Amino acid sequence: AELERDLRLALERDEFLLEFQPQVDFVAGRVVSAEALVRWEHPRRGLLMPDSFVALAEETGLIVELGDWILNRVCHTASRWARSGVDQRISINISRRELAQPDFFDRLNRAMQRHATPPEMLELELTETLMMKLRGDTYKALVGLRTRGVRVAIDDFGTGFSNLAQLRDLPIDRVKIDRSLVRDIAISVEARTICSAIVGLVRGLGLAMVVEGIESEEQIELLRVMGCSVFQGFHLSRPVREAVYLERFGVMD
Ligand code: G
Ligand code: G
Ligand code: MN
Ligand code: NA
Repeated sequence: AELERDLRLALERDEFLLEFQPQVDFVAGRVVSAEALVRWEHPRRGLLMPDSFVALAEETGLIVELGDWILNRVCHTASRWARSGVDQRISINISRRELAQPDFFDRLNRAMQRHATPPEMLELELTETLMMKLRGDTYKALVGLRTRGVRVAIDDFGTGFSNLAQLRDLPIDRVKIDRSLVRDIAISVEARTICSAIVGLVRGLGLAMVVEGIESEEQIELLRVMGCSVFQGFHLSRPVREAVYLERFGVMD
């Protein structure tokens, strides 16, 4: 209850912030995009991670306002990056509740317009379970966004026991291989087998991918042999605030 009251005040008090985690393309030899991750700088509890407040925001409906704040902050940031020659997309996590809002796509469009954000600068991440049960109108809206250049990714792929045949028909540009599939590949043959099968499936469908949760060099080496080239994880960088991100990864080209 206390946290709920604080959450209501947090937007007014401007206590949310974004961190960015790089996605590195080892073939291109550069950082290609950043995942935006929300945090809450709580006045007494310190920096809170989304696991401790996104569910509450969803239950209370505050996710709509918080989601709007995130969309605007990302669109603003992406617009600035584009203008200063930082050639990297920004990915935004979209929750089920956010996507269920009838005006979600209007809100996104408004944020893009307000900040004059080039659509090519954005990527939406929807979880596998969410993707597998898209409503017709959501499906169409995603197709429309992709036509304009916004990319769509499946997040947490490999955790949802999906109907894999459906993967072919989804309006997506790339797949994010979930970190649970990668965690043990350096120490377990079984883990390696499963990971390699999933990677093979995604590649066979001609979809681009990023592997998340990279915590060691060995994982990268094994995944490169499997044909993966884009990686995200603590081994490459923890999520960091924008100023730090730009200093470390914001090389202009
Ligand atoms: O950054 P961290 O590992 O703590 O994120 C935990 C979870 O919170 C992840 O599943 C992530 O997708 C989710 N998350 C992080 N940032 C956002 C956001 O801006 N919006 C939504 N809806 N979820 C987010
Ligand atoms: O569900 P989603 O994929 O959006 O979750 C992203 C979250 O994963 C981020 O909050 C980030 O902090 C976390 N994360 C990023 N890299 C790693 C990693 O290498 N290991 C672990 N355990 N978590 C990671
Ligand atoms: Mn994500
Ligand atoms: Na994920």
